[in-house]
Amino acid sequence: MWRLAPLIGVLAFILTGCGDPTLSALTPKGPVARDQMFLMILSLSVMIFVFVVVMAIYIYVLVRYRRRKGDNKIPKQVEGNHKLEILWTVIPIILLIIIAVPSITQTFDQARDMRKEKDAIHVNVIGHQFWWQFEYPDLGITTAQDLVIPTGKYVSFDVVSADTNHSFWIPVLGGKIDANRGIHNVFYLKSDEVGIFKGKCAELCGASHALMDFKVNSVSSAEFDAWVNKMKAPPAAVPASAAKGEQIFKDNCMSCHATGVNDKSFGPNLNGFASREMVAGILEHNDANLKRWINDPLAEKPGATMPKVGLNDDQLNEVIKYLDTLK
Ligand code: HEC
Ligand SMILES: [Cu+2]
Repeated sequence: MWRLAPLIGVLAFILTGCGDPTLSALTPKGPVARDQMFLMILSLSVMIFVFVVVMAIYIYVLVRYRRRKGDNKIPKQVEGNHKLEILWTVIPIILLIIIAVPSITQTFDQARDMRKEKDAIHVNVIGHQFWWQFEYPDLGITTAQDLVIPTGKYVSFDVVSADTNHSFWIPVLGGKIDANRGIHNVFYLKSDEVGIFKGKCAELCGASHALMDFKVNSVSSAEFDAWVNKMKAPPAAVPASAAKGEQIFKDNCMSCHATGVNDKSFGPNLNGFASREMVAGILEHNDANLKRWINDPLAEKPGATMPKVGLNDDQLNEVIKYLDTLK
């Protein structure tokens, strides 16, 4: 056993590196996640308390009443003890009540349907193999991969899937919710910190399930309004240097990618794409990675539904110049 200690030590050390603070339920950035973490800590404390007390009594009894040398008497046989029976029925009931009261209150509180709440931001989330579509029905905006939300406001989500089962999860803001086809699951979250958080699909959904990432951009109210206005503004005139790329886009990509403010398309709506944090949710956003993605999406995301279009190097560079104008 002791020979394993260094191994366990090294593993523990490596595992401490797994805590990405933007992807951890243990670093809550909003009230829902904080309440849920409180429940985790509460039930864990009760469990540790029970474990320690039971183990202490157990070890005490083992030592105190062990069979001693030369002692061959049968000990006194005890059957039933009212005091003890009541004690060990009542204590667990009290402990369970301590866990149950906040758990039940929170369960009902977090199940509140905020879809009609005027003060909340409403977002329809649609999970696709292997990307996320975000629609803001009140604002008339459709976007993908980057969820932009204002800090300090409740965000009401209506979550569904376009194909197989997914699960929508932003660990720092709260627990996950299933994204199933034909079933609208509703919940709400709130962020009270400005920052960029990571989101994940939490339901095995196919070859690139592990790559079904998205970003949550939690911004100030003023920044959120500016974002909405920018998204809704009529597209700026395409500069002459990107005209060739625009034509390539129209010929090869437009069948799957809308760029209009609220247009739905088979693939992600690319309105505002140039400002997105990532390419396809997984590659850092720069021209080199964009080129890698468009050149061979399946090499980056096995099973993705964007095909290799087969542009040559020159065409790739031109189309990227155009994509960079979609601010
Ligand atoms: C058959 C439909 C289809 C065609 C044609 C297509 N795409 Fe896509 N595209 C998709 C889908 C679906 C995704 C999402 C893939 C994923 O992330 O799983 C996507 C993702 C992207 C993304 C990442 C978007 C984001 O929000 O990160 C970019 C950029 C992109 N496509 C550019 C292009 C360009 C440029 C072309 C033309 C050369 C093109 N696509 C042609 C379907 C298509
Ligand atoms: Cu998924």
